[in-house]
Amino acid sequence: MLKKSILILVLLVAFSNMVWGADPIAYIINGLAYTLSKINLKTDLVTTNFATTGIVPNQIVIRDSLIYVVNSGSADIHIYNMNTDTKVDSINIGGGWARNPWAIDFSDCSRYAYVTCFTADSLFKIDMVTKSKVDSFYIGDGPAGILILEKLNKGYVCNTAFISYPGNYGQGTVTVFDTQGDSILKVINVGTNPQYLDLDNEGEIYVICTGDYSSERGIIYIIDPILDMIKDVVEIGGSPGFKPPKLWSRKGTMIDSFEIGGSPGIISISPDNIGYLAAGGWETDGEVYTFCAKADTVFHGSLNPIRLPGNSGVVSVSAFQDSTVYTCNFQADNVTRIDSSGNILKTYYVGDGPQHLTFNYTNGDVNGNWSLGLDDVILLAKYCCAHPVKLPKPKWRSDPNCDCRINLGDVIYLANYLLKSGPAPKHGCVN
Ligand SMILES: [Ca+2]
Ligand SMILES: [Ca+2]
Ligand SMILES: [Ca+2]
Repeated sequence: MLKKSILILVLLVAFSNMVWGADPIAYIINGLAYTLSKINLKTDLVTTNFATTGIVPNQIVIRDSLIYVVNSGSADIHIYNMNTDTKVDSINIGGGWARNPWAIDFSDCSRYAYVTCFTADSLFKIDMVTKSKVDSFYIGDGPAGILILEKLNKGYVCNTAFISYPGNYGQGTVTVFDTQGDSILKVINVGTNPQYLDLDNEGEIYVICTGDYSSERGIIYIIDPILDMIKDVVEIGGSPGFKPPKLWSRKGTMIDSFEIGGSPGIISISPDNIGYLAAGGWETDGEVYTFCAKADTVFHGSLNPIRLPGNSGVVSVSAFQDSTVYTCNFQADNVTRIDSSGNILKTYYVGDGPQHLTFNYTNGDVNGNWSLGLDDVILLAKYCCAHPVKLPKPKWRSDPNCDCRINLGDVIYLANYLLKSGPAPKHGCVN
């Protein structure tokens, strides 16, 4: 009965002949030019400086076919339409450098957004329908990176505890907050200067503690978001790839931390569960660190970084769905595409001071081919009927009804959309 109804849906879709398509594109913010550039990843065509950002753009995010740019200096969020490459709206955070908005993430199926305000120690909550502030509350000292896990109704914020005078760091923490009540659930102590975080394939959160850029080196803390606890501390010193016995462990704690060295920044964990860290390299060769997010061992740390000859100043890394990684090389003004061994597959000149980039993944594009069609419905139906198929990452594309589960409801939802009778696929909340 179940299979029969799916077959009927599939046939209806097949005859509907409605397919949407685009090319895969990487969108880049240029931190010195205050502009947007883009790379067509199919044709390798680069379009530089096609639009302007606010002052000191820090982060770029694509959500529901819109581009969001968080501008730290002008303290606003610019919103761009990807079809026209033009700015369509803007959200004023206000306060300029006194707020210094840093990063954004979304909750409740894109209904709300939270923005960390670095110098105001606060989280700014925005209603994305009215584009206006609904709340602002203390979250921690010097908040930077944010990650919201919609399925758990929880958000995680890295608090750098940066003290502007005399310019040092207090106790770094991660604040866990409740996205339904906007209350702080827990504050977890981590290493010095936690700035960025990402989720791995096992559902663990990796927090990058950059250190103080002098004596304290980069350490990664791992948090179990179910228990909100840190695992045993494991120090691996400056010997990447070598994991000595645990120095200490505490009963009831769940996760790990390990030292990777240097002063790493942005993290991105690839679909094959390798963690990549932007590690600067400001003289001639850009540097990237990597680690295995399953075994928690370092492949390339401060002693043996991946070197990108001539591509100095790696300030961000973004893992693509095929597990290659795009780096923004701030000083060299280009973007490189690398594999896990560090081989440079492509280099693109993009403009002055590339800071961060993201990809135009599309809601409901289950098979990740940048079009919506029958094949997406079929793949989803196979997956839901327990056929041994793999869904490409990021997996939120396979949760078009955004209920944080992938099941028959999504098959029906997507089929209904393709028949034009149903609502558009949403940005799902399956990680
Ligand atoms: Ca892991
Ligand atoms: Ca597709
Ligand atoms: Ca779903």
